[in-house]
Amino acid sequence: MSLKHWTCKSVAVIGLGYVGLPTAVLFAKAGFKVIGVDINSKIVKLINTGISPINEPGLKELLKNMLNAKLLFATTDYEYAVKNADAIIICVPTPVDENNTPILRFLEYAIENISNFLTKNKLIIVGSTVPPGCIHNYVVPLIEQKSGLKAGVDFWLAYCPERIAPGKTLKEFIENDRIIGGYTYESGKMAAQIFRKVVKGRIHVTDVKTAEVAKVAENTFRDINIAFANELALICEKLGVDVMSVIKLANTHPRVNIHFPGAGVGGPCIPKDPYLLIHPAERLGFKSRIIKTARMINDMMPSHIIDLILYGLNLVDKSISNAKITVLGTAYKGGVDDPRLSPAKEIISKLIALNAKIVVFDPHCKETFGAKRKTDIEEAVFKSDCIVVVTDHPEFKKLNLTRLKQLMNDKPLIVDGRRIINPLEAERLGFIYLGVGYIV
Ligand code: SAJ
Repeated sequence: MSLKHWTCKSVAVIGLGYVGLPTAVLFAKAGFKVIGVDINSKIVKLINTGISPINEPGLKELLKNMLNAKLLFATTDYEYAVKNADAIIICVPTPVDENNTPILRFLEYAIENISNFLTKNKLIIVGSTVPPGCIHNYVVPLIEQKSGLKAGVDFWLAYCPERIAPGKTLKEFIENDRIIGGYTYESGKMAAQIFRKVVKGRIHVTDVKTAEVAKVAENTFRDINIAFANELALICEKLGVDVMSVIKLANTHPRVNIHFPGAGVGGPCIPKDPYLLIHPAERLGFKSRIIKTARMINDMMPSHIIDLILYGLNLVDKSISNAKITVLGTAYKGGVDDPRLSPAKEIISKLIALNAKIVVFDPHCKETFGAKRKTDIEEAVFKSDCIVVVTDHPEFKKLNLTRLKQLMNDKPLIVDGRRIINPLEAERLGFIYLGVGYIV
């Protein structure tokens, strides 16, 4: 069948997580009949009762509406989904292991199950972020071997990685431009045809390999930019200059966009995508320098936060042992409840190892990484020696410092890992203020 005879009325979305569930509800909102598939029957049950396992603004309401409109339902049944869908979008995780080697077993499981029931004239779209070469060298051979069908002849295949920032997923899914890599020219056009019904941003169609590299390049560039900001912060600490003033001024240049230093780089994507980018090339003899160095710099920032805490406690003649330290934030970034690869994990475990008494407060994320949790910030800072800002939640940008100082022990310390507290206000109120890129 050629493109002009192909119509897509139904879509199967495989993997109903941070990317898959928003994909499913937005394709349903665009009028497609959507069959969501997940191997976790608890998630399937929750979704079918209108409860979203993902905490994203607007998602819960949209999910309920799509269920009521009978445009969406979830199942664990791959056979039913594949046989009743014209297009299949795969949104399973592609993490890296402890050696930073890509883990493709979730993708493999999804592809094998799809291939078992695949019939002719369907479009398969890989939405998961993959290492360059994965579609040609791994996905196509697996589908062809399992299904007996020929890519580009019996079925179409495209790569369409997401570009959604958690916390504003629905908005970004619709508004951001999209890259689509077609295994064949026709596959790319077919994928663009259905995504244009959902995405208002421009659709950039290219070949699969170019799309694979472009996606991981986006996040790798961000990681390197953040690493530069972190190294600039360490330089500013040595020079006694406030890095935030430096970045603000440097960014007034029309072609400069330095990111921000912090307590570390977390989340499901930025810490691992650089390794997806370099892994295939390194197997061909390439040796990464800047990309690996940037990862090392960003992964060193939690230790720098510990150094700032020790330096600050030393300034006020307090020992880390038995000091009460309040950690503000365990989520990997502000405004989300996701603790995946959060810098807070290393910071908390190092403080516990130093025999400090840790209390965690996070208004969004329940993770504590083994520390005691308080659900009220005043209880969390009561008789504390040091407040450490690890996550840039909006709530932490408007702390009542006067009140917090009344509750804390004398000579209170603030270590601002996200530079969201005003140093001059903190110092005026009697805090010892230390921050990444700002040291007294
Ligand atoms: N961070 C900094 N300094 C900064 C920006 C971020 O330290 O200036 C830290 C954050 O605190 C966080 C980590 O980096 O711990 C990652 O934050 P993020 O907002 O950069 O990452 P994600 O994973 O929420 O979203 C990114 C986005 N990619 C880009 O902006 C290039 C998003 O568009 C992608 O869709 C997403 O990764 C992904 O799924 O790949």
